[in-house]
Amino acid sequence: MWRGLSALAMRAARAPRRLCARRSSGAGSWTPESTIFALSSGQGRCAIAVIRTSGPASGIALRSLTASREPPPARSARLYLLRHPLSGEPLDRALVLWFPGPRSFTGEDCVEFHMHGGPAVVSGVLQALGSVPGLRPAEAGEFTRRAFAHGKLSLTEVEGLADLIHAETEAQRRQALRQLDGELGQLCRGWAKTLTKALAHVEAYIDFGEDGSLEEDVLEQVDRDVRTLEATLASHLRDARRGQRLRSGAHVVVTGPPNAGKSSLVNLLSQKPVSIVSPEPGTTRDVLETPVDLAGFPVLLSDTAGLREGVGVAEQEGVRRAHQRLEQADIILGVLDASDLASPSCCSFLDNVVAPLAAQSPNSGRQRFLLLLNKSDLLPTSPPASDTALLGMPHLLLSCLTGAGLDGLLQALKTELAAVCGDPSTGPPLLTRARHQHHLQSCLDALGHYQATTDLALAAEALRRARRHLSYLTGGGGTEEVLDLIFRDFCVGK
Ligand SMILES: Nc1nc2c(ncn2[C@@H]2O[C@H](COP(=O)(O)OP(=O)(O)OP(=O)(O)O)[C@@H](O)[C@H]2O)c(=O)[nH]1
Ligand SMILES: [Mg+2]
Repeated sequence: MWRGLSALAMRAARAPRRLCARRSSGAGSWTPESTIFALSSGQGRCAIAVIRTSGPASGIALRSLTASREPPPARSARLYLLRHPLSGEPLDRALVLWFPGPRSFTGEDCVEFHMHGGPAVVSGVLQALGSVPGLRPAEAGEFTRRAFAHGKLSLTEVEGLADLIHAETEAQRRQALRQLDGELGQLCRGWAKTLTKALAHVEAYIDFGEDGSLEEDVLEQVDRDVRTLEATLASHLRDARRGQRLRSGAHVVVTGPPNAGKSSLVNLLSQKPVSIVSPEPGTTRDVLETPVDLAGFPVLLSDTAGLREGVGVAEQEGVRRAHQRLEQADIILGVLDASDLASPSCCSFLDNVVAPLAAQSPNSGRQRFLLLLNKSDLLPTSPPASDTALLGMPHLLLSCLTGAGLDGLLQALKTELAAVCGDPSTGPPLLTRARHQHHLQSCLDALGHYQATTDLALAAEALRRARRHLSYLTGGGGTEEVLDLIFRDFCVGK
């Protein structure tokens, strides 16, 4: 390669650097001199509570409460009697950890007090810290914001941490942990590197293309690299819905004719009495929604009105809402009464709902569908319907009354959920937020402009824009409003 190219690569690589002393409003209304403290463990009575401090006066706080001249050895626990610095009153015996910056969570000097979790002990230590000059209570998310400002975490890692704190299911935890480990950031940095190289080559061509000192196919190689990158980004964008579902829950909607046992199924899956169950057809009218952990995946489970025509005004409205909710479903659970497959409402459901779903090409995959034949306990011994009656749809036999078939249903649901949410243990890291999707799409748009132009200066500018969006994704040059939004997800003490 032409010898000046590496210098240009370095020039192009001068991406907007992460600020080391970012300041802002909200959780970031701090000055580097301020030292913050907060209860970092949960509120309420508990065996052990953790209070921590961060900032330059952490060492003073430690000395004031422990009356010791020297801090304990860094990053190892020591038992101290904590006293109020003004009154000298004993507060508790506590394990104290000293994390001198920059090798701490925030990058600043930090102290952790692990003490007994009684409310009086906690409030006594918080008051004692408040009396130390230079210390003030932390705002929500301020510890993490300081970690970000000191380059300890990228923005995608911060988001991973917020998700980890809020994770309610196993899949959410796995996904958040991978993001916290920086996998998404690494992926973006890899893409940005490709763009940096492409930009360096285009700039080299602009500067020196005429004098023949460059390899001949330098621009063709850039085109090939950009095209490959476009394909990769497009495939990640296609998967973006999956990451978001994993974060906020997949929509699973239960539908079917009246009295098929839809509400019974919702109650069984959620293990609580979400909906009224009665032998009267048309019991459920509104859409009833409940969050559920299904096979480790977060799910928003909806019960809906039985689909039929010619009923009263209220039920008609319920049926309209049921259809509306079906449109939004990621997975549809169609429930039929196995002992009543020849009824008009059942036939109409098979014709109007099941048939169109069965006709969908397997690859169009907009909505996944499982057909359930409930009330299997009412059947003679062998399954009731031929596949012809069920339009050749695979189906599962179930009894909400006895629980027979539930394991099979959960297994099938797990497969469907892994398909719509993505499996967080394997494959590339997913885009979990609309923000990620926005920047990736903008990057792709910029690459589209690169492809469309024949002007080299404009092509270089398009590459620069594309790279800038990747850097926004991991937090480089992010605006304060975006940061405020992200840090708002945190509680005080994190
Ligand atoms: N034998 C038997 N009865 C069931 C089973 N599942 C539900 N049922 C009964 O079927 C009736 C209707 O159940 P629901 O769960 O209310 O049915 P639904 O589909 O929600 O009915 P609508 O809300 O009116 O559309 C109730 O009497 C249930 O106890 C089952 O597996 N076996
Ligand atoms: Mg119901």
